[in-house]
Formats: sequence, structure tokens, C-alpha cells
Amino acid sequence: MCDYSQLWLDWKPRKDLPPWTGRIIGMPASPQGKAALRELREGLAALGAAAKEDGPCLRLEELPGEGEGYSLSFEGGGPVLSGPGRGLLYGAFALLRQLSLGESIRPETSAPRYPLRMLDHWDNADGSVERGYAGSSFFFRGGRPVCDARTRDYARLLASVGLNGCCLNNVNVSGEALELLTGKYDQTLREIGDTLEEYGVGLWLSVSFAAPLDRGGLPTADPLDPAVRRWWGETCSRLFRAVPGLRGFLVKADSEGRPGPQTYGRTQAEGANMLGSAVLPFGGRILWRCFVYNCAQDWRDSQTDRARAQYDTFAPLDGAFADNVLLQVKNGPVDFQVREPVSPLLVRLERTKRMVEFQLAQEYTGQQRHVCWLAPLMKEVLDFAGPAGKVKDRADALCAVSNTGDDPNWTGHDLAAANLYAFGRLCWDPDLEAGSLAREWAGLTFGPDRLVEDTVADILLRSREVYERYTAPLGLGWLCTPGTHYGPSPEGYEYDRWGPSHKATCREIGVERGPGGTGMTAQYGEVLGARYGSADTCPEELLLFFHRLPYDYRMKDGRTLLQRIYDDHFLGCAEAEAMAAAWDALEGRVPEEVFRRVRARFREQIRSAREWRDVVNSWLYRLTLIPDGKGRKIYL
Ligand code: GCW
Repeated sequence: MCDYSQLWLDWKPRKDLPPWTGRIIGMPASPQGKAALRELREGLAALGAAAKEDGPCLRLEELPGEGEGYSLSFEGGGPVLSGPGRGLLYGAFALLRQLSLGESIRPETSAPRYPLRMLDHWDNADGSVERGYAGSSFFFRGGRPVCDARTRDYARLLASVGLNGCCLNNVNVSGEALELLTGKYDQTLREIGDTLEEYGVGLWLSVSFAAPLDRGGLPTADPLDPAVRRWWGETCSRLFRAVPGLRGFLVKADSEGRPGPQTYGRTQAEGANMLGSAVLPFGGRILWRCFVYNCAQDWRDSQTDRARAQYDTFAPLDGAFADNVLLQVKNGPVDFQVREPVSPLLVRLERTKRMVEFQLAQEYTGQQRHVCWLAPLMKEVLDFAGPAGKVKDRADALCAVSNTGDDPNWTGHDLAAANLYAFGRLCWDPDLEAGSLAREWAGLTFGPDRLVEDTVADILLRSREVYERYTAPLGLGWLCTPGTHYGPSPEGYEYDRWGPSHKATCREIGVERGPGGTGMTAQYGEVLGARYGSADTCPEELLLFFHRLPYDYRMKDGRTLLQRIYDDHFLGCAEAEAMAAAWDALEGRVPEEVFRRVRARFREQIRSAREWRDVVNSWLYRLTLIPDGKGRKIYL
């Protein structure tokens, strides 16, 4: 018996299956095509299809090539699924999904919007997961990488939502993870790579820019040093041959104390391109993170603005990166807060390949103890229009920090699996609606029950704004406890070297980033810059991200800024309680174990939401001495 769930792949019997589901013909030859056939056989049987010897059938037609698209047509009373092996796999999962949801099967052709759709694991070699909220790593156990049945089940989950890449280890590479490059674990990496590959998922590794120093015995890691270049070349030539599933490296350089080209007076492009040329002969690519900022700030220095840093570093290098280098850009300019504007790099880079990085691991969004469904956030980013078009049309790839671990339900909070699901589906098709994704996930996970589907979808769709209301007002962010990032501590980061600061006094709150302040709004170009640059035109949900304002600033609905913050905290908390009550009403309709687990998490969410409300409201009340206009008790 397996000690973990199959999430949305736990197909539940249906009575209304079409007759062709009892017979499959076609013998795909590629590993992915074979996987498609196996998934269909097992999936249709689980859905309750009775095997038949004749009559209408589902036909698989494998085409040559590495393409990922598929088409479905009808011939003689049954469907023909046709495409290269990888396409068949995605088509197979699409068919199973549609049948499981009771949708009618129609002719279609489908292909993914982005060629690279991946998850980044922050798994450490010792089995811990940085910012992991779902147990330990299932890629590393006992201080080394492992390949077992869970590796394969994970690959199935990724393929079932259309994902095709997975970076195994933390971008903060340390300890035994440095050995992933040295040959010590080539055999296991090969097995992992092959297992993932069977489901069309490419393997990526995070590497340290200082590897030539740390493992190569060289005196430098200078990207222009010939010995350094030779070392990377030789390392790649061994590694890529030993691990055929390897697609390239992910690199966090010059970021939060990690080594990088800056140490040697070289640019980010010189660093990235050196690695690009080392992996090029093997068709490899480099994913170079843009999370570069000064994390040793003096809080008295009002010129340094962390929100500016990534654009200031990378925009001047637009066009300087090699073809096989992609910049990995976090969705917002600071760091995965529940509300941030879109990173200006994503809308302003013209001649550089870029991938958007989301964070499914809920570091700042409730750590998988609070429900916070991120599809609306992802949609908001993807649909955002910059001067040269929408983010979704300009991005070359999407990735997300994974929220999985070895917990039996994979994601700690059962409802957090909806984040993984939605991310995959949006990578395939960013035009999908959040509402239909919520229903899809609920239907696949809990089976056909209208009340469950409505309730779960409603909870998911509201959850992000609810979380936002009782935590971070109006884009301010960063009121969390330093280090752990869980729970409120409004002054926690205030005098801290990491930078984000609200500089609240008894009169005003926020950092001015408009033309009269750090000037960060100009990074968005003329039109957007002007819109963000003035408090009058700035979208209200981002008001305190971009502006420093007095507490009696009038919001559009006539309330003062402070009253709005008080109200949001009360409202968010009440909404969290209402979501928990809605879940309670599902008792007996969802599996008992899941019901209890989610109920327990809701209790913690309510406790924590009240704490957030009381701490943030009391803090502002004590600072301003302005009472709540509605006379509610706001102090602890
Ligand atoms: O938000 C920060 C996290 C770090 C993380 C870093 C990053 C992997 O607190 O834990 O390090 O972002 O994205 O590199």
C-alpha cells in the first residue's frame, strides 16, 4: 500500500462513460507514448470502463518527433488521439480529466503555450526543504539523492498538468549538494532523469557559481578565467553524458550572500554566458536568477530601494545574454508578497529571454496552514500589460517554487494542492479562467458533488484576498516575523539589513517610490510609470507599495487610509471564519481524513488571522492614537 495520495489522479468510477472507453488500440513506441497507453489503460479501468474485445475504441496514433501537442478526432464511433509520444501523454491525461469530470469529448488540437514549464525545488541534500511546509524532501533522503516509486508518481503528477521540467535541489547550494556536480551521484541522477523523462519531465540542477573553487580546487571562479571555463566545460561534458535527462542548470548568483560574477568585477551576463557556453554542446540551458539586491542595507539609508535593485542590475544588460540563457524573474520586484506590482523587468526587457518565477511554497502567504490559492495572483501577473504587450505573451517560460514534500498529501494543506494544479494548467494555457480551474481541481479531487465543488471553489477563489486583508494592507507587505515569515511583527524588518521597510511614524506610512521618492515607478516606462507615480492614479491595492501617505489620506470610497486598514483586518478575519464554517459543512461529503486535516488547518488560520488583525491594528492605533471609526475593540 502506498503511503501517500495520488491527488487529482485518484480517478473515481463514473457510470456515464462512452462505449469506446472499453477498448484501446495502438502501440506507441517512445517511452512517453508507452506511458500514455499505460495511463489510459489504468485510468479508464479506474473510471469504471469495462474491457471489450470489439466495437468502438480509442485509437492511439504516435507521430515521430519531440513535439508536445496532440490532436483528437473521431473516426468510426471512437476517438483517435494522435501526436508524438509527449503529445500522446498530455492528450491521455486530458482525456482522463475530461471523462472524470463528465465533460463531453470533442475533437480538439492542443499544444502548450510555453516550451518550458517547470518546478523548482528548494530541497537540500540533508532532506530538509528551504521554505518547505509539507514535510521533508522526497528527492533527498539520508543525505543523498534517491530515486524510488515516489519519483515516478511525482513525474506522473507533473505530466498530468502539463509540466515538463523539474529542478531537483535548492538554489542555495551547500554541503553535499555540491557533490551533484562531481560524479559522486551520477548513477542516481541518471535514474532520476530517466524516470522523469518517461513522463516528459526534464531534469535540472541548481549549481553554485563558486563550484570551481569549492569542488574544482581552483583559486578562483572568475568567469573569464580560462581554467574556470575549462573546469565547467569538462564537468558538463562528463555530467551531461552520464545523465541524459539533464537539461541544464539553475543559478542563484550574487544574491543573498551567494557567490557570483560580481566578486570578480564581472557582469551578470559575463557570468551567465560563461555557463551558457559550457552547457551549449549538450543542448543545455542556463536559468539565471535575477534576485540580486543589497541585503546588507543600513535602514537610515533612504536612497537604496530594494524594489529597484533587480531592474537596475539587469535592464542595462538587455540583449547581452546568450541564446541559451533565460533570466528567471520573480513575479514581483521584491519577494513573493501576497500583493506586489508586476516586476518591471518582465514588462521592459526587449531582447532577453525570460521566465516568470512564482512561489507555490507559501512562504509569505500562510505557509500551507492558511488557504491562499494563487491562481488569481498568477493570472493577474500573466495578464498584466506593459508597454510591449502582456506578460503572458512576452514570457518564454514559466516556473514556480514547488510546494511539495513527503507528507502523505504532498502539500501539507490539502487545499494547497490546488496551487500546484493551477500552476501546471496555466503553463499549458494561461488563458484558462481561475474559476474553471478551481472547479476542475475540486471535481477531480473530490468527485462529482455539486455542494463540495461549489464550496471548495468559492473558498479557493476568495482565499487570496482574505489573506491579504488580514495581513498586508494595500501592498505594504513585510509585516511578518523576520526569518520564519509566519505571523505578524510589524516592526520586525524595520531596522533590519534586509531592507523592506514601511518607515511608519505617527503621521505617515510607506516608502515613496514615485518621482519625489526613490523613482522606482519610472522603471515601468512612461505610461505605467505615470499611473503608479501618483497616488491619485495608483491602483488602491498597491497604494502603500508605491507611496508614503498620511493616515487621513482619503480613499476612493471616502474612508481614511487608516480606517480602510482597520476595516480590512476585521473583514479578513471574519471571512476566514466564514470559509472555515463553509468547510465544516462538508463533513461526511469528503474523505474523513481530509476533512479533519483541513479543519485543523482552518483552526490555525483563524487563530493566526485574529493575531494578525489585533497586532497590526493595535500597532497602528498606538502609533496614531486614532481610534476605529466603528468603535470596535482594536487593542490586544
Ligand atoms: O524569499 C527568499 C527566501 C529564501 C530564498 C530566497 C530566494 C532560496 O526567504 O529562503 O532562498 O528568497 O528566492 O532565493
